[in-house]
Amino acid sequence: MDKAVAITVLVALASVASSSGEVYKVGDKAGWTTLGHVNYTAWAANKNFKVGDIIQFVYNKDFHNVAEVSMEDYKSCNVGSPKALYKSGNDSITIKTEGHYYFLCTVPGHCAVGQKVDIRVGNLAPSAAPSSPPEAAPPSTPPTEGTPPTGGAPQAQPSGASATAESKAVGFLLAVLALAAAFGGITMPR
Ligand SMILES: [Cu+2]
Repeated sequence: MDKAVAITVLVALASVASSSGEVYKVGDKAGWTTLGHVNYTAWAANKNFKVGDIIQFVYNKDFHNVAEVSMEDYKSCNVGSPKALYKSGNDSITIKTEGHYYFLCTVPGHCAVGQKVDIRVGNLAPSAAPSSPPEAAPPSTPPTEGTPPTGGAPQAQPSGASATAESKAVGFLLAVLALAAAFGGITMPR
């Protein structure tokens, strides 16, 4: 049951998160280039890519391009059979499904020196959770740890009940005193 609830929460969070896709500019300020030997593997490693996110390649179209390739072509830097080729210099690719998106530059030598990136979408929940969705983590924890707080609640109730009992007792005493005073049982100083 708890797992089912947790999964439902996660799915709900995922759908909410995917509806508001983020834009990731590959290489950040450096963009898509061979200059400075940007480590695109490191760039992608700490990102929590989700369906609906947009992968943006910004580069000088006179020197580079973006090809989506298979895993094999990615690994071997084979530029001969891309699934898709982008060359506008500012290409935004929307992630539609989970899985790997392999991109490289087909200009000779560029992939070999590291102008390639593996966008991993999904299957990253555990490692990605701490970094990207700080707002998503808190909502998921209360349901899971819902039992401990409920166990703690009974402890709070007795103290609240005793406080109510005390105030009732005080009220009762005051009422007795007031009645006693009214009927002259207690001599009031004059
Ligand atoms: Cu290039």
